[in-house]
Amino acid sequence: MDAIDFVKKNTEEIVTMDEAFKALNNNPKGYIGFEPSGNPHLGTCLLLANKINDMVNAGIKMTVLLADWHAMVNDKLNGDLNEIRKSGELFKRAWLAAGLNSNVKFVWASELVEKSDYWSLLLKVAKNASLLRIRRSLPIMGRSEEDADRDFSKYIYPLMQVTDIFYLDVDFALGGMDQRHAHMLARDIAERMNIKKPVSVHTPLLSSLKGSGRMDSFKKMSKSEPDSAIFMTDSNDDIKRKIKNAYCPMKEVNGNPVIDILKYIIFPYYNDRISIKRPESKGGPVDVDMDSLTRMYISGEIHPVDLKNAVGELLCDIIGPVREKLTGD
Ligand code: TYR
Repeated sequence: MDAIDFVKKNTEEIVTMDEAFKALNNNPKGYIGFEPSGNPHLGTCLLLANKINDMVNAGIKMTVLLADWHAMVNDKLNGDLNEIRKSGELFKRAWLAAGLNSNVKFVWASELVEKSDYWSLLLKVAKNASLLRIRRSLPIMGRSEEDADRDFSKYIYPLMQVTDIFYLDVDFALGGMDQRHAHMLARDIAERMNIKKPVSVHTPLLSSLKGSGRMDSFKKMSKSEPDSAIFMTDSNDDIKRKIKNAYCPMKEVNGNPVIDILKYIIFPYYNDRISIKRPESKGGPVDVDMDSLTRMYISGEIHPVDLKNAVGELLCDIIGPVREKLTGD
């Protein structure tokens, strides 16, 4: 695969492709920021580790910013920096156990904010941002304008996120689709400041196992709703039960969380080929890649029950070693 194909793999959008091509030729650096809190799940652990590895395979020097200060501003873990750091350490272990490339660098936000030039840069960023844009970008922290009006620090968060991008001097900013406001803001401000614009690479969000709802009320896999997500510490029984109860409409691949798990987690892990057992009467076992699976699922040749059985077992195989490293079980 070419470098650009690794960058493109399993993304929803890249802004822009031309800039991505150019940046790839120039010893590129990239980053993803992450607010540590709660238990690592399929989205925050495996999907993220896979995508960071794709970027490394494209020749990009990747940094994970453990955004402890951002998590504090966002009231995660009651804003307790010690608890947030513990969670950050847990995520670090989980990603490495899940196969994150060992060349990926980790930086804590608290290390960046110790430097005075971080804050002078933040002021320059603020000079080039309007209140309206900052208000509009609050979804990057899952917050509404009322939240920020009550607690002004929440208006500083988007400025910090943009400052992170410039301070780390990255060519590529990676994040879920929910981070696009921050990246578009960074690109506009970079233009006004006459500095490098980050190429933005956005991944889809994994939807809740219970179904994602309509587009305007998308429900993501969430640590606060245990049955919506599969955690790295779930037992094999939990994993199989959650998959068995998951929303998985027959012949429908769009908005189907079980199909998404195959695409973003299972196929990358098994080098794009898996086997699905079916009863002899339904044609017996089949070997599939993502394309053939999609086709056969839509035509009804693969039934949701057989799909779920395969996904449950394969997920147990993927999560087992991660769980063992995290909990010793
Ligand atoms: N806003 C991101 C989130 O909520 C976390 C983040 C923090 C991303 C700082 C980048 C950054 O520089 O997931």
